[in-house]
Amino acid sequence: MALGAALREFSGVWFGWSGQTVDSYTGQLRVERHAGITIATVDLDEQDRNEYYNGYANRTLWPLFHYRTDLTAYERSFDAGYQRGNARFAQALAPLIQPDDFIWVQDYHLALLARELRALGVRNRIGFFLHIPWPGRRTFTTLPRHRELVTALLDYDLIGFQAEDFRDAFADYIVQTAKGSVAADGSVRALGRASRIGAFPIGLDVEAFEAATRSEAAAETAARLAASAAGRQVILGVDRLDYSKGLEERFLAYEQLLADHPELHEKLFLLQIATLSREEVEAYKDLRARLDTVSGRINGAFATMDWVPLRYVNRAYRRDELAGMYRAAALGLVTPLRDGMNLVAKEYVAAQDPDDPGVLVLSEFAGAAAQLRAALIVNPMSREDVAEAIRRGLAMPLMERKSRWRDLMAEVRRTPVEAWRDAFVAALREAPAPATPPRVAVGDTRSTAPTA
Ligand code: GDG
Repeated sequence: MALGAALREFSGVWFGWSGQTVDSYTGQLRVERHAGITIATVDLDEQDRNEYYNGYANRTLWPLFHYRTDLTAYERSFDAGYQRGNARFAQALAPLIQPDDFIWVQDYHLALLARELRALGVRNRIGFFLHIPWPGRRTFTTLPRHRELVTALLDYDLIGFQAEDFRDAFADYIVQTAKGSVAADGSVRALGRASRIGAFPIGLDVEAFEAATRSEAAAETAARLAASAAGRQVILGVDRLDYSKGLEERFLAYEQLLADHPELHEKLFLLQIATLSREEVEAYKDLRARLDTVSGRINGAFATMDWVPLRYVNRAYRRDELAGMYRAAALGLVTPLRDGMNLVAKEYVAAQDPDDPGVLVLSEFAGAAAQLRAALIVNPMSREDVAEAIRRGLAMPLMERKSRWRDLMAEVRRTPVEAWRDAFVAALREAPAPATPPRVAVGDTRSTAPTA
């Protein structure tokens, strides 16, 4: 969604993995047009899927950057897979690059792409945007060869983060560990390289989302949910089924609320949409099993003949249907343990009825908490904190709900996706031009050389 806005504005080419795997890697590009955008994709092989995508990207970097060192795989083969994946993408992409193109690289799967493109002689400006948190220095340095990863990142002309916190954590590494420098304008000098860093909080395509909220499908979904609620207040969670989203902790907080407040029984229910994600990764299977257990326990303990306190749903919904659910919910429960931004929080706000808005309960560890200060901010680790915020939110008088919502909506409108795109592109334009000679550094420890 977010990149769609950038690509339409600049008639860009989207390049990435097709999501398909083949028996042996060919590097063959497939180019299609879709809704006015050129899309170029390449297939990977099974080893890439295991070592690169499910491996280093989703079993090493994702958990580590979300502070889950207990779930982080530090495996040499994944490391090699990540190098190979990035090198393959660079080789497939390089022939498409025109001399005056800007290259915008998205997210943690592609930290080495600039280094690989530079090694192939690409001199264009290249920016990197990280959608997820950048962890604190002592957590990040548990990554073997963390220095190599940061050195490769500094081959980008611009490194963007979702929040100032994450930018500052990166700067802390540069100064304390890499013994480099970070200037007030975000210029970085370290490890023999120069780059620039900045915070660029992502936002919604507000107009498109408001249109979805006004759609017939949204109205129908909202009406259906309200009818099935039969006067009970709806608490809504919408998340990918991911351990960073704090689903288990959320269920336990809700269980605590029901245990402590029998007067609330039958007056509310929690609808949790948890779309399945990364099902090939063991930690996700384990989490799913635990959520099945806790949700079953809650319903077993508290449900009555005609009341199910927790509706736990693993299927995905259309965007306009989700908009309808947000609107019908009296409370949006967004309690990730760590999150780069969290767009669900912003979507929940944008979908509300200005005359009778719901209440947003938001984790202090979501990037969005730096902006959405008028939400009820909670520590997602504390059952008491979350349970109390739910209780307070559901009882909040209309005047306070309206005043908080007005502040929240003003924030959502202040930083729409277009502002994110424009700020990142402007910063990339202003970044100093890339250094000239290709830099395959002496002492470069790559274990996999780019294949010819
Ligand atoms: C990453 C970072 C950062 C969810 N269920 C369905 C569905 N969704 C949509 C939501 C929302 C999006 O998925 C989820 O976005 P989030 O930002 O909440 O979370 P991540 O997926 O973890 O995203 C995160 C984000 O990138 C953006 O930079 O904020 O920190 O982790 O838009 O509405 N959409 C549809 N059906 C569903 O069932 N159609």
